[in-house]
Amino acid sequence: MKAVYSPLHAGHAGGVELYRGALVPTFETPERAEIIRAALMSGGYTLVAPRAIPESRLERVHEAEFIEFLRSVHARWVAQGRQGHVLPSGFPARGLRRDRRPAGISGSLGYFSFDVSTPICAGTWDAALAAARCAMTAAALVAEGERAAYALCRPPGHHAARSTFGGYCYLNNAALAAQYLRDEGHRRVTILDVDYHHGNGTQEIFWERDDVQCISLHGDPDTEYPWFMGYADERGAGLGEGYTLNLPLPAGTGWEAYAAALDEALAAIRRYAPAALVVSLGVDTFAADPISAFKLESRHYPLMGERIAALDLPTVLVQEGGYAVAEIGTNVTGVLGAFAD
Ligand code: SP5
Ligand code: ZN
Repeated sequence: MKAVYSPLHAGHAGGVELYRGALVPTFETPERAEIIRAALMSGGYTLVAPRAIPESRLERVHEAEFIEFLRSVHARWVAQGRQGHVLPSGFPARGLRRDRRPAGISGSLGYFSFDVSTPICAGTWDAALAAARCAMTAAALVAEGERAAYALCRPPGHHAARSTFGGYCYLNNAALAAQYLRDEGHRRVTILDVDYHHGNGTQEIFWERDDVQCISLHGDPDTEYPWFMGYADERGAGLGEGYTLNLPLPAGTGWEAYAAALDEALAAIRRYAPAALVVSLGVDTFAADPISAFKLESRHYPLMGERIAALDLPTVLVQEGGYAVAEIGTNVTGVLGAFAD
């Protein structure tokens, strides 16, 4: 199986996030991708570079003004003499206006983001663009007839909405892959999100559409990030009503309960009968993950892979989260093994 990788991810590094009242180094690090890359190389995967897909293709999913903001915000920050990584400090919450974007940098940052875990440094845009190209390249490979392809995306993407970044995510790699498959003629596409956190960005992007089914298994947002989306009563709207499925699970969920929920998701996918599948592959469901609370073990990832592969659909696997760095390569290739040639 081909795995799409770009070294540009490494330029996105060194940021801090607000975690339980303290600024700490982000859990999302370059080491994550390098450990996955090493596991792919020793596992016999073929690493390929992303194609130079035109940046205009990002506008299939994201607003042009948002893209331009992400591209230029670090330079603006530096030009104003500010130090360190770009981080927002205030948001248009309930009771405040959200219908206009303030001209200044801090107001614009709050307008376009939703948390303080998602820093922007000099290399962030190039890394995010490369990750988006990795995802779209994997989609292109599948559109050209590969049974499956893996995109080693870093930064991840599933929290990024049409015009909002957050949750370590800037551009929604999985949404871009799904839209790419749609644009290449696959009539219906499913996105199955197995990251520990709800894929709020993906859900928002396809909320009113019936041509992309969005299914997410995740920690119950009543206690888990991103807190304000991912509840079971969210099912899509308008044309998209019934095409979003959320399966929130309690802290402490182990393989048995997880597998039952996964089977429910797979049954919904079979009913939808898509032409292709995109998997938002986060492995932060792992028991030792430092910011998550499920109890999956490394031996469960091959089982997860087998169940998903049994759908027998052309499949793009897109890297999302996973912060137990030592085991991240084993857990990711554990899932991928079920798709290998
Ligand atoms: C792509 C991805 O996995 N993004 C996750 C971003 C999570 N950032 C905030 C984490 C807050 C964790 N709260 C601790 C709860 C412990 N059970
Ligand atoms: Zn996650």
